[in-house]
Amino acid sequence: MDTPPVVSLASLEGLLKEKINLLSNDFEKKHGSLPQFIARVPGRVNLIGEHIDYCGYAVFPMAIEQDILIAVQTREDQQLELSNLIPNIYEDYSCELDKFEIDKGVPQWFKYCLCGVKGILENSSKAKSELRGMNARIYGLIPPSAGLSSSSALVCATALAFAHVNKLQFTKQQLADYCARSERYIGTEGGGMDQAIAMLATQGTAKLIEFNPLRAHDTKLPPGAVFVIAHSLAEINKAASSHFNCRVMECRLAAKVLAKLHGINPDSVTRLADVQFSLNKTLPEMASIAGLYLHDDPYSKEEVSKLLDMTESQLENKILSENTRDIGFFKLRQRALHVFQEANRVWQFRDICNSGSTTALQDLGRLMSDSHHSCRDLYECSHPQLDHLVEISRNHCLGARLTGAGWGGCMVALVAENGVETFINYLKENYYKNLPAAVDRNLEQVVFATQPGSGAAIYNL
Ligand code: ADP
Ligand code: NG1
Ligand code: MG
Repeated sequence: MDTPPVVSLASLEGLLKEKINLLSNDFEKKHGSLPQFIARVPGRVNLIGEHIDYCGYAVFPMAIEQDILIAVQTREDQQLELSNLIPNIYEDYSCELDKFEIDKGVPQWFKYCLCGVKGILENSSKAKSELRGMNARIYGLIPPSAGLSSSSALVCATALAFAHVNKLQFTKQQLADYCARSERYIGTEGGGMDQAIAMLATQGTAKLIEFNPLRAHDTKLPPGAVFVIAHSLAEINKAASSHFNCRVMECRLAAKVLAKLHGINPDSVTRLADVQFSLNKTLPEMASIAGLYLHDDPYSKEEVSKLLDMTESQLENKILSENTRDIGFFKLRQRALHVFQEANRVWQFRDICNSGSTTALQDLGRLMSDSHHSCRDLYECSHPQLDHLVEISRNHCLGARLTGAGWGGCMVALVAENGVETFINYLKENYYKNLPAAVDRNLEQVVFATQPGSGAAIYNL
């Protein structure tokens, strides 16, 4: 059974060992004894394939070194005691296993932990009464709300910790699937990329991840390729606004409308990939179809309802999510075009990685820049600061794009190995130096080079 590895701390060295020691000592101060184990889950950077996982399309992420660590001690009772190494931002929280609810109000930090616990509770082979609680202290070094998936790392790490406390064994795929579903309790209708790479990542390779069923394919990056991450320092919590879900719904509506216009029952379709599958067309053909059949002007709720033979109230209650019911207009053509073209770029990216071509770095860079322009113009999920960062990077790297959901957060840039230091210094001088949000920030945590890291694991003390 391919379960997350359980590793002895004695075999560790370097930065991870230092972080674990720091957290263990801090845990001891709080709880009076050392933790039994540490659960670790990395953040991720998505290299290409943005906002297409929830449409059923393959994505191309890799795990990063920055992670969420949770120090854990099993309790005799059913209490969950959650605390954080940064208590002034993230206040302590406690509840009983069978008594918590995750409402879709303010997405406080502990709700992400509860999502993880709930994912395991829903899939446990043991009765709830047999399960035990835990003391869990969190130490997170993934810049939050920056598109590097701190939310899913927190959900996955808590799920992994809670499963381990209760001696419940799940495969990496099962954990990724349970966590992808349970993170939706926070309110965002994500597609599963973040939880998949968190669980399935392996050191040294990026992964092409396909969904339904979940599959991860190792893909070696061309020699000399380094990805630099730079935070625009505009932050956005995805569950605190309706931006993210609005895009998910626009894609869902585009899928249903395209289906209807082709004589397919819209009820049988939720994702744009379902329509492609039914029509048996290539991705470029699907982009042409979207361009031809959908109009540029936003669709009103009234128009969409009529097209789908339903009332507006049926549309609100049967198709839209809680926080998108009040949205009046939907851009279907632009969103569908982005999705089909971006999905195609993912396969092109994979082919270039496998080609051994001498122009591989330049070709990958071009795809990344195209992806950014599509996110900015067709998907409208960028942010002026992020666009500025990408724009000033253009002539100093091989290609750059926003990564993660967007509306702020990080850029990922492809840089040749021998140019990394120069590029990072260039950004420090030309982006961060005069940025008020960068004052008092440790720039090493804001702009850094990264290599494909490993996935979720348990470290026994
Ligand atoms: P992203 O996944 O892109 O980082 P999200 O908006 O999805 O951004 O999730 C960010 C939220 O995750 C934060 O607002 C916070 O509630 C939670 N979070 C992230 N890191 C930590 C941490 N170290 N400790 C507690 N909560 C965290
Ligand atoms: P971030 O930026 O990490 O919150 C979100 C979604 C992904 C994916 C990307 C966009 C969640 C948990 N994550 O990521 O599934 O859709 O945006 O490509 O919803
Ligand atoms: Mg997130």
